[in-house]
Amino acid sequence: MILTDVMHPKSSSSTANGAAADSESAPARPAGARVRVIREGVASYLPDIDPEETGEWLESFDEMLDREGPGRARYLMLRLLERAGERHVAIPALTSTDYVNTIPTENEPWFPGDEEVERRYRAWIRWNAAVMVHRAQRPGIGVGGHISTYASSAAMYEVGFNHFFRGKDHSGGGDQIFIQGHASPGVYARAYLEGRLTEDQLDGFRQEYSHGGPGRGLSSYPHPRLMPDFWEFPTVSMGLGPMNAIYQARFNHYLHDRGIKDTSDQHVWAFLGDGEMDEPESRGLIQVAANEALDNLTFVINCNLQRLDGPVRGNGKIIQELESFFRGAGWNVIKVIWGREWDALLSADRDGALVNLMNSTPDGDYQTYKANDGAYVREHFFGRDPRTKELVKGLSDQQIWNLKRGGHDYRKIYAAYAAALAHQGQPTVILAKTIKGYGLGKHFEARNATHQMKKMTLEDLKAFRDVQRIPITDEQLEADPYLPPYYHPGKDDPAIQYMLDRRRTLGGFLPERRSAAKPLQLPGDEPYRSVRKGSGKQNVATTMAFVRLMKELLRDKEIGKRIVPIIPDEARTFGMDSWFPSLKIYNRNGQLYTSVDAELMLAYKESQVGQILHEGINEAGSTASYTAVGTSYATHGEPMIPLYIFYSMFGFQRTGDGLWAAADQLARGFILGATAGRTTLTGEGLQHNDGHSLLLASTNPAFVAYDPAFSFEIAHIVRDGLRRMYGGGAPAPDSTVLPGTRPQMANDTFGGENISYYITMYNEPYPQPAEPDDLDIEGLLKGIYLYKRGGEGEVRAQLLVSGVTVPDGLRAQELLASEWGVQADVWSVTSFSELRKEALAKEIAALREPGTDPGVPYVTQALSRAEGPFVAASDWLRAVQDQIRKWVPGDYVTLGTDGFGFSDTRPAARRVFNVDAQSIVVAALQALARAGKVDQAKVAEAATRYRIGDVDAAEKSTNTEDQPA
Ligand SMILES: Cc1ncc(C[n+]2csc(CCOP(=O)(O)OP(=O)(O)O)c2C)c(N)n1
Ligand SMILES: [Mg+2]
Repeated sequence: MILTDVMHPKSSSSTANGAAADSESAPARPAGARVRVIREGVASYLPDIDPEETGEWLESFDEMLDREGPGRARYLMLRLLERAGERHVAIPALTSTDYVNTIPTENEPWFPGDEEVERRYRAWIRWNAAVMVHRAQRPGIGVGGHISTYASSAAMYEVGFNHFFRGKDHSGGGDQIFIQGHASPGVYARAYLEGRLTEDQLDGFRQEYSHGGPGRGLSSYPHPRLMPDFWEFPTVSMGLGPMNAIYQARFNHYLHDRGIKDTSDQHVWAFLGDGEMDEPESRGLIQVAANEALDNLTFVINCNLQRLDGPVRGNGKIIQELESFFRGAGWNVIKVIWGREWDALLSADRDGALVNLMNSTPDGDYQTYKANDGAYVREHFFGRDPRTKELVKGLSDQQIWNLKRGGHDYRKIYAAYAAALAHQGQPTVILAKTIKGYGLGKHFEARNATHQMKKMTLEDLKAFRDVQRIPITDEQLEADPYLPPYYHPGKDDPAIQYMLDRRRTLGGFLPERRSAAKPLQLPGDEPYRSVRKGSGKQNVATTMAFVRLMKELLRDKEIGKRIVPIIPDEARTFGMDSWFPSLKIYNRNGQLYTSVDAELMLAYKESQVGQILHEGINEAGSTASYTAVGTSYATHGEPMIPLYIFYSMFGFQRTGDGLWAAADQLARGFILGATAGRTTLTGEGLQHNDGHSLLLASTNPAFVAYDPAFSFEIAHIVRDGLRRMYGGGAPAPDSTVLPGTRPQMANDTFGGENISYYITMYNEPYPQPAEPDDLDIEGLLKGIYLYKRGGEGEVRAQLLVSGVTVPDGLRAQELLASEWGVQADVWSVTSFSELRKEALAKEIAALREPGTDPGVPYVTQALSRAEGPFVAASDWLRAVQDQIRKWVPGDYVTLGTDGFGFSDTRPAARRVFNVDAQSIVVAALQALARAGKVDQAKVAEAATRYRIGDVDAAEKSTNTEDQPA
């Protein structure tokens, strides 16, 4: 027996010497010599302690190879590797396996459902999904949709819905399902059969506002914001689903480990496209799931080998590539490539010829086979090797055509899902091979154009109806080819009853979104007291003031434990390292090493019950983390308060799309753009200096952006943010859409507003003043208030400054008074964008109801009693200040930091951009001169005196206190 010879080479008749004489064999090496073992490019150096024995093994191998051929040799090698693994011999893992199913047929579990019944209504869902999209193309509507994506993944969803995905009423709390965006038609079609959606609603697909009144139409893709009772997770921007699913699964553990909620019986499923896996975001964080051992997470990648334009990997094999990639990262990989029809062929494939063909056929060819027929497959696939040709000799062309792909085989999928759930210690990815446009007939299946095809010809419809066995007649289809009928057998139909029963057993319908938490009991004045007092003479940056405030809030009994700091490796920059030992950094594995700074007060402390989510240098993952934490009030019914603090430049600019999805998902929380400003980050330069994130933030309608100057401003902003987001109350009307059209949730006990706060914070230290006694809190929160009135005088100007520029405004106020006889009032503009929003809301209201008086915009009201001109300056580009131009009652001049940042001292940078105190003075004098209130000559005199065109004339920096990273 060859196997015996290999396993027990010493009993073999061949000798080590013989092997050594063979030029094909490795020569014997002296004891202790190192053998270079290379497999899959992994090299290790091992000493050979028994060269004689090694020789015998090699000789046995050679002999077997000569006698039995490479197929057998390959088998034995793999079998040996398998045995080594079984016996716990540590060897580097192979990252790829043959192009066959990972789960052998004999290991497939018993299928508990009634496959025939499930097949029946799966066909109805397929039909209704396609018909819904087709009908959305009717004349006068023509809003499109996708048919082929769901057609390829129907079986994968249905196995899940019928047997795995648990609804919100399940005792474990239910699963979280990320549905591939373009598969939404299938999900609607199922909801229709379930009685959750009406036929009329299906006809409102993609007509979210115009069809049948607000909230009756169906959103194109999974958009919780547009269908807040239905969709939970937005996915359609490719690559965000994978990241968000990973961080959702990690957050589930976090909640559990911190004792906030038992999530041990909740699973996260993410359905993804194979084309989608080319997004860096799709693959870029899979190591997080492996490192965190997220066995509560399963990716199901629908490998239909196609994306929008054509094949994903025409020349290669996407399934094999993804297998290596995921396994290399530490995932459990389950390939579901072939349907049960192949089982017999594979077991008859004694010499591995079929597997060899499977291994060596590129995806582009697999796609072409499925766009042809059985005869084509016989000739071009099986015909490539006489042994495989022989293998299918007894099969008709039709039988060959019926050899299905694994992703369409119910039982294979069931087996994969069951294995994924049973697997411990690793996340699982299921790579399921399918056909894009499956079941839709020749014009759709595996065609390059299939993704974009939105309607079917009459012939397509008839053929599709036949294949799916839908009881609809030719006459019905011919009656109006734009409106083929939906099919629903009525809720008493046994198949529908079965379907509903499955969902009842599994804990209710899915997808479903709830917002059933109770509003939080928010703290009173106490935590805010100290930051409102200011810092006296001490120089304190607003970032520090914020950290200080948080320290107080973290002590609060009710909300303290719900605050979740999310930090992408900048805690030290922002002075949050003091939180490490007290709050600790969450790590599922705790801390398995001795921290180098263990002896220090501020030791780096990881813990299984840590409160901080320290995400490493990973803004994309932090954004996903923010999304999971900020939607916990809905997803888990446990309101959590994310504080995601980042380098402001690497927030909206880098991960704007993730934040957009967070907004879609109705995330709430605080995002803190630290080290903000174009000129404050001395020494960092062009890539770091942020003068525009406030503008970017203003493009996201869910974000309320503030640019506070002082710690007491921060106190009021944070307090109001907590009230609006976590304190209950009615949602504010959405002025961006027609009144009354905003979709509302049927059951929303949590209340409050679906917004996030973006607060910019600086690292420039200056004394934080105490809160003025007569502080205009309303103005502060609305976006502008008078901070410091100028003295009495004839000639007046208004300085509108924000954030770190407020101290410059105050200095300009002094200079104007002392050197030019001009009295200036200084306004702190906490939010140009909020002022703009409010004014726009009034304008749009006036447009919609001509003749009614919507009132004067707040900013106009606030400034109406002030005597212009108005000069606005900030550390942000002018477009930020220009947001309110239209409503400023008088001459309005803006100064800003347009252009790339650079590294220099702060005074130098401010001079270069002309946003320093002296530049503000000159701008004010110039505006006054225009109004005839100041002599033109004074303007030139001031410009000359301050040399505002000369960077060398800028003040010298006195700052030595802060060092950004
Ligand atoms: C970030 C992003 N880029 C582009 C698109 C446009 N788009 C939508 S679907 C699609 C192809 C999807 O292919 P695949 O992921 O393989 O899914 P399939 O439909 O084949 O299941 C593309 C390019 C998108 N939705 N998101
Ligand atoms: Mg695809």
